[in-house]
Amino acid sequence: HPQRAPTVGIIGAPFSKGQPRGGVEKGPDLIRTAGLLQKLQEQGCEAKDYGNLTFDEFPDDEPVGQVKNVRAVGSANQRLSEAVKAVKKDGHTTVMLGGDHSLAIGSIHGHSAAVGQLSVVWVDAHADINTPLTTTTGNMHGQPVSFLLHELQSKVPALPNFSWLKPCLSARDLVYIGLRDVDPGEHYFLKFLGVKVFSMTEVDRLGIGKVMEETCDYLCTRGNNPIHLSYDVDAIDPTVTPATGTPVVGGLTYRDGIYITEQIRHTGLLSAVDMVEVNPLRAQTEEGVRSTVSTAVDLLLGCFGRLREGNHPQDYVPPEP
Ligand code: 5AB
Ligand code: MN
Ligand code: MN
Ligand code: MN
Repeated sequence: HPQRAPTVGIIGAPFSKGQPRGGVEKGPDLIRTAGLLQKLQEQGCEAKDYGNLTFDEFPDDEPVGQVKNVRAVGSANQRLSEAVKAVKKDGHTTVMLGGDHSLAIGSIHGHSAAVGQLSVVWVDAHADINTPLTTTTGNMHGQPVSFLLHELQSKVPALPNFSWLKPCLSARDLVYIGLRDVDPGEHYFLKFLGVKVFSMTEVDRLGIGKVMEETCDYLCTRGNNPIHLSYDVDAIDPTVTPATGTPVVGGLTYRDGIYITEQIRHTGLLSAVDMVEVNPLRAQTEEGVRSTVSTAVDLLLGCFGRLREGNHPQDYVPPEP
């Protein structure tokens, strides 16, 4: 495909209540400070920063069953959904900078509200498909997919501040890459629904080249819907991205991670990206924070046309002597 320069609309979502560890709300500003906007522009990508969302506080957000911070998470995602929908309607490819992965609820919902049926590529060590009943931690960042899937609605109870949310994703339109820490209830749902999963075992067996070929073929048979890429930085091996709340050994290499973005970009269908779970307070060293943030930036640059073979602007003319 000849690729038109996409215009990128960046939304910061400094939200951490989908999990218990402080620091993940610093993700958006850290990724900006590492030069995301300027680097996108340098590679010929028009980018507009919509700034950070602000979220309401819920001082009496008592657990509902096991689940923590339900009202805050519901409210934040409603706001994010409206923001993503508006930026999509403005004609941009959205980039949602998290924040924790519970934000995928609003990001995917708002994306779908703007463009209709989506394909979702979920790159993560975790499946994030627990329901409020299967969760063992009560953390909502381990549950967003269950709220979005049509097929799981009978399994998800009504919760305060979630009445705005209508499921908008079919299990057949979801592909996972990088899984290596899946809870029993999650494994049951993935099998029961027949979700397309490339766990780290498949990455080892096939190599990332074949995994992405199969992913793109699969999305093609599903009808070339706009793609929502939901990228949890913990998909990458914690030697590279240690600054994250729930690191798991044995992850994707930096190169695997970048290759995923290049191939998704190459489909010409990329319509929204989440980059979540960067938490500077979780790394042992400053270098760990730097490596995590710069990897997040590089993954985003890969989504928007950076090629490792090199890039040149269309109007480039070499100097004459
Ligand atoms: B992340 C766990 N499955 O439900 C749970 O980082 C971990 O967004 C979830 O992928 C990890 O709490 C959520 C044990
Ligand atoms: Mn994860
Ligand atoms: Mn996740
Ligand atoms: Mn995590």
